[in-house]
This record gives sequence, structure tokens and C-alpha cells, in this order.
Amino acid sequence: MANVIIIRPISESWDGELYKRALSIPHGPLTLSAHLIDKGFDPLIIDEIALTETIRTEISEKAINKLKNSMQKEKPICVGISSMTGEQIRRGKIFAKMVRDFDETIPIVWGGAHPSLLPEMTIEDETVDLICTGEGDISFPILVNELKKNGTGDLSKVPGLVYKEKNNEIKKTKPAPLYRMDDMPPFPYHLLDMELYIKNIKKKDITRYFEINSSRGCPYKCSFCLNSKEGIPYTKARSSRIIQEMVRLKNEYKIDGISFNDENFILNKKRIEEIAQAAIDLNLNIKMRGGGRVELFLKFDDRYLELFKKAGFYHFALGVESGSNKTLKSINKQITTDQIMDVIDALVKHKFQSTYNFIAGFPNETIEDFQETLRTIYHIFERCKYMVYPIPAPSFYCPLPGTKSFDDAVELGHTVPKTFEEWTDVDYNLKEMVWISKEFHEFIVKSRDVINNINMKYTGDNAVITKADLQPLKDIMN
Ligand code: B12
Ligand code: SF4
Repeated sequence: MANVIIIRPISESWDGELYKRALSIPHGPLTLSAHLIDKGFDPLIIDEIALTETIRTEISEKAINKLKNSMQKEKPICVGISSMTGEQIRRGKIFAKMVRDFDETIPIVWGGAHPSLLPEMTIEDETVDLICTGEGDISFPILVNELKKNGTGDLSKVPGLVYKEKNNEIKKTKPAPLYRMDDMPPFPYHLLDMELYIKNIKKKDITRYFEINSSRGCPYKCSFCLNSKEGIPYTKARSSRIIQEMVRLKNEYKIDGISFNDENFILNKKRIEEIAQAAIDLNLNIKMRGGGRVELFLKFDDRYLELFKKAGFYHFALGVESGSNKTLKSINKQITTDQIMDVIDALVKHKFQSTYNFIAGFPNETIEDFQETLRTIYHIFERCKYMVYPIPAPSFYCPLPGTKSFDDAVELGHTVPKTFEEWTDVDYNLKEMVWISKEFHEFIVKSRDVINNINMKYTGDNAVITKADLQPLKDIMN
């Protein structure tokens, strides 16, 4: 029985290795459920990825049955759908149509990054009744409470809401106030098939792995990132609150490995120091990984890095994006290639595992610029002996609405999707990227293959990458 259903659809591009990454805790729906339970509602989460083993074009039977069975048992007050820009939209719409076919009076509420960015276009879609923009922590429970009143509720009371009046006029209420993560009610982990998520990722010395967010957003303004848009809040939980969550996960779910999924976990130096110190004092014995910006990592001297090691930190993921100073400047990354080299040295010196994320095909980037990225990747392969996993091949730059890089791509010929549905089609893996030359696109495809082939050599902790293995990369980077 459930009186509110929240769906996280998958994306077909999450197949393969990404499937494992994507089989990650649906933090959005889980957070919303925590608030609903706190207000006396009874939510159900349908996390499509947890209900399918192979990602196909059709929605899995398991997910369909879970949705239909729940609606048959009890008519929900509303069904919520969470979506980023891209494939999740198409599948979210399929779920929404199932709800409509079942009972067209059930309100369908969309939330998440994409509906929040383009609410006016999204609300025009036939599968959308209401949109909660931004964080749903405060607005969603208020909305559900109003919807419970069977048509007599007052939607204008709900902050952060976009909806249509009976005369089809679109109404937008004032934004919801910033939510304090320290006030979060307990996460209702019992709503998820926890064992599935916990056992999904196996790493050295870690048997039971879990992911948490200790902050949301990031105050920097890299021109390709959603956080660069005005009004996207940055908010963080206190270290004591995070430690409390870790202790709970250890005691209740025997977790021995935690990934901080924050976009910029290392932002606040003092907070990380407190987490590390508390992990030592409490003898938590949990392996930890986190990530963030290159120059912030460089603020940690040897004393900090030793403390982190002692506390159980084993891995840092750094947002590098490019090995070219010209490109770094054009995307407003505010870091330099020298800093990137220093970070690599610091991580190697302290024997941390590391991941460096790269993106290829930014507007105005050239093959020559990208070759500098390839040279950086070559350097990392040579230098990082403790990189138990491969360097992810650079991902294709994807123009996301609300960002400067998106506007740059449009200026260079990228077509802006005109409907909610058209935003589904933003997967550039196999497609032409009109804002760069065809030749550059083909070069990215080839470079990714070369890097992925080198990565195939990683067969475990003792993998050795030889100069001969790296030769194909050397051939294309010069
Ligand atoms: C974990 C994560 C993933 C996971 C799963 C994401 C998911 N949502 O299911 C994986 C690894 C699969 C992933 C993939 C990608 N991701 Co991602 N990801 C994240 C990350 C780091 C954390 C998400 C999270 O857990 N947040 C914490 C929870 C609490 O917040 P939330 O999910 O946003 O939910 C809150 C609100 O949005 C809202 N809400 C959300 N859903 C709903 C639903 C309803 C009904 C309501 C009322 C409210 C509501 O209320 C929630 C509570 O406040 C975010 C960054 C971020 N700060 O959010 C990026 C982010 C969502 N990802 C992003 C991107 C770009 C991608 C990729 C395209 C990257 C890539 N190039 O591969 C791919 C997508 C591929 C595809 N085509 O679909 C962008 C999205 C931009 C956009 N326009 O959509 C973000 C914002 C990063 C960024 N800064 O640009 N991602
Ligand atoms: S530092 Fe990372 S999370 Fe912050 S704005 Fe830049 S890309 Fe986004």
C-alpha cells in the first residue's frame, strides 16, 4: 500500500559498465520519501534500474507490475517522476502514460534537474500536470498535502511549483526556501532493496559499499555545469550529521565502504578534517572516497593527506575536464595544467587511488587542444601506479540547458530542442556534434577506443601497463 509513488526512470545510455554506476541509491526519491514519511504519508519508490538486469528500450515487466499493483491496491494521491535532461524523459513519459491509462485523475508531478530548468516547456507536455522546481524537500510534502484535499487544496500555497490553472494559464509560485541538510529526517532505507545496491560494487577490502551525499550543488561556475546557472543552491550537512549517518549505516547495514557522491566534497577543508578526525576517534573502520576540484585538493598538505589515509580515505576523484590551458580557460574551470600535474603527484606520493574525469568536444575546442588532454591521460597512465581502475575515456561534451557552454554550442549551430520530448535526444556518443568539426568528432571516437583498449589491460590490482600498451595513445596524441 502506498499513497504516493515516486519513479526514477533509467536511461538507455546507462547500459554496460555504466549500469553498475547507475545502480546507485536514488537519493532524490529517497530524500522526498523521508520528508513524506515525516509528514505521515506512505511513499513507494520505483527505481527502474533496480528492477531490471538488462537495459532495454521497453520498461521491464517488474517495474510495470510494481506500479500497477500499487495503484490497484490504493489510488495514490499523486505519482512523482524524477528526470535529468536526456533519456530519462522518454521513459518517464512511458510511466506517466501508464498512470494516465490506469486512472486519468491521478496527478502526475515531475521534478529533478530537467523539469526544474525548463518548467514552462515541460508543463506543456500532456504527461505533466505539476512541476516541483529545484529541491523538493520543502515543496513536495506541502504539495502532496494540498493534493490530498481532492480538488479543494490551494496550489498557490506550494513554493517552487509550476502548474496550469483551469483556463490553461501557467502559474509559477515563489521559489522554496533553501533546505538545511542538517534537518533531514532519517532516510527510509527500508523502502529500497538495499542488498542489491550494497553488493553492486566490489572493491579492494570493501565488501559492503554505499553512497551518501554530504552536500548538494557547488558554488563554482564551470560553464558546462548545471551549477553555473544562477540560483542553484549550494548546501551542506555538518560533519557531526555525516558521521551520525555513517555510524547508522555501519550498525544497521554493516557498511564498510562509503562514497561521498557530492559534486565538490572537498570544498570545506575544516569539515573534511572533522569527518576524518571523527572516523579515527570512533574507530569507524570504513573506507571512504570523495572528490572535487583540483586546486582545492592542493590545499591539503602532507599532514592532511596523512590524516585522511589514517581515517580510511582511499580514493579521490578529481574533475580535470581537459589537459589544455586554453580549454580550461574557455570553460571557466579556473585551474591550470600545472595544478593538475601537482595533484597527480600528491595523490601518487600518498598512494591514493585516483580518478580523473575528462570531457571532449567543448564548443571552440580543437583537435590540437584535445591532444593536450590525451597527453595528460598518457602521463596519468604512466604515473599512477595505484590507479586500480582505468581512466574513464573522455566523455562526449553534452550541451545542457541553462549553461554558457550550451549557448556557445547554439551559436555554433546546435539546434535547441523545442519540446519536452525532444530533450530526450542528447546522447552524442554516436552522433555528430555540430558545434565541432566532423573530423574532431571522429577523432574523439577513435581516442576513446584507444583509451578503452588500454584499459582492457587492467585485469586487477597488479595490472601493469607497458610502454608498448601505451604506444597507440602516443601515436594519436602527437
Ligand atoms: C548521482 C548522479 C548521477 C547518477 C544517477 C542520477 C539520477 N538522478 O538518477 C548517474 C551516474 C547515473 C548520473 C548520470 C548522468 N548525469 Co548525473 N548526477 C548525479 C549527481 C552527482 C547527484 C544526484 C543526486 O543524488 N543528488 C542528491 C538528490 C537529493 O538530489 P536530486 O536527485 O536532484 O533530487 C532533489 C531535487 O532535484 C528534487 N527532485 C528530484 N526528483 C524529483 C521528483 C519529484 C516528483 C519531485 C517533486 C522533486 C524531485 O527533489 C530532490 C530533493 O531535494 C547530480 C548532481 C546533483 N547535485 O544533483 C548529477 C546530475 C544530476 N547529473 C547530471 C548529468 C549531466 C549526468 C549525465 C548526462 C553525465 C554524463 N555525461 O554521463 C549522465 C546522464 C546520462 C543520461 N543520458 O541520462 C547533471 C544534470 C543536468 C541536467 N540538465 O539534467 C547533474 C545535475 C550534474 C551537474 N552539475 O551538471 N548522474
Ligand atoms: S567545480 Fe565541478 S561541480 Fe562545481 S561548477 Fe565546476 S564542474 Fe560543476
